[in-house]
Amino acid sequence: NLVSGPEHTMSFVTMDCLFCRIVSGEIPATLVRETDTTLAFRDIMPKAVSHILVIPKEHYADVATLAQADAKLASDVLETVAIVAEHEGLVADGFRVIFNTGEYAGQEVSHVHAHVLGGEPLGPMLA
Ligand code: DGP
Repeated sequence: NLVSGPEHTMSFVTMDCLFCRIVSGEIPATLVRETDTTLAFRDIMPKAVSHILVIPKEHYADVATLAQADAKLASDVLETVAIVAEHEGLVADGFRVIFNTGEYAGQEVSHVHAHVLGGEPLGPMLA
């Protein structure tokens, strides 16, 4: 299947990818924000009062791969993180952004996603 985007960034992805299926609308999600290149939606198993996932629409396995392949898109993801945090009212008290990357970090979905966590004290580290 083909995920649409600017022609030069079109990429083939397997629809085995859960988050590609959310991007395509095949699987529903509670959307918080959508831009041309990114999507933000609520985590299905929230670990904080506010727990939002921010992804690029285009498929990249993890943040390291994305950052090296497309710095602009990585920055789009961070911009959406910032705007979502602001809209959720997380900025004044603070919030946490986590990119689990690979097996040791327990990354379960191989489509890069920022966890944005806040709305309450989060305790030391980890989502
Ligand atoms: P990670 O372990 O970093 O790969 O986090 C994956 C997150 O994705 C985890 O917090 C739960 C969330 N998640 C898994 N399946 C779904 C889903 O179908 N919808 C939504 N909204 N979130 C999901």
